Amino acid sequence: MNFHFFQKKSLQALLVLAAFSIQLDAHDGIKVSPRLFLSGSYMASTGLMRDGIRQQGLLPMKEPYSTLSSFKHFGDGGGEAVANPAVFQATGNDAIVDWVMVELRSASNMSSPVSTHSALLQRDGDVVSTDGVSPVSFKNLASGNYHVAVRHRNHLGVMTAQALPLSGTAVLVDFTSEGTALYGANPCATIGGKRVLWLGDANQDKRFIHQGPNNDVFSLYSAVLSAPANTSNSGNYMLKGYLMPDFNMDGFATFYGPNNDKAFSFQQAALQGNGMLNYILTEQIPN
Ligand SMILES: [Ca+2]
Ligand SMILES: [Ca+2]
Ligand SMILES: [Ca+2]
Repeated sequence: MNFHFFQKKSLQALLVLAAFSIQLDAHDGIKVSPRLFLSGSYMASTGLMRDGIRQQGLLPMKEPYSTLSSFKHFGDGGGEAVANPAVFQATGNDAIVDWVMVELRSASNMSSPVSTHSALLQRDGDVVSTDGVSPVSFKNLASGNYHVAVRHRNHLGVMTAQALPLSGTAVLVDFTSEGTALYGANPCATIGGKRVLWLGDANQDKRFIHQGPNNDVFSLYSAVLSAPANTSNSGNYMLKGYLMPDFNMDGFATFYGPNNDKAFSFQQAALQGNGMLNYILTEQIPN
């Protein structure tokens, strides 16, 4: 072994060691297991959410939030996709309801997320990774205290009031429990002792408005009336699709008829506003 060879080998070993220590220095990542219910799809009788969108074959393989102007990804989030079609074939309690967006915010700066990841929501409320079962993983974040928020494309999102200690060992953040302190005033509804997110933000302005300026029912009405296949402009038309005005998440936007989406909006407005249908609900997450 000549000197140069030895030197070269030592250098290689040093480089490997350096790379290894960088690896050790790198963050161990964060895993989190949120649990939440969406009021539009929640059925108190079973304690599960309906998975009509999945049953109609309408769930997109790639997360929708990157394409929505009212949602913004942070950190290494965005573009999450389901690689295995079998994930959307699971039935029962763990069947997939829809995509959600999970946000982590630092304890010192609540105003904007450190990182976001799109994830999948199961019928029993578990929020999981794109494999349909694992906790949501933020590989590039260090352990620490974070506020956890979950947003949905047509429900009003929620955020923990406290920054919670998170690490590489998954922590359950149960937004369905009244025991979890939430940020803001009147952040969500409660049905049968379970917390559920407010439904009905069809126009994605982070507010629910049934009646009055910028109301969400208008978005529902226009979507149904202007659907290309609805040649007679009928209010009874059932518009099938992955749609923002599908408040009850059965795979159809409907204005009249059985289980119509307008009725879901009306009921929420009437209950919250004590009959005042122009009552406004605003998402309780800092902007
Ligand atoms: Ca589950
Ligand atoms: Ca709205
Ligand atoms: Ca519907």
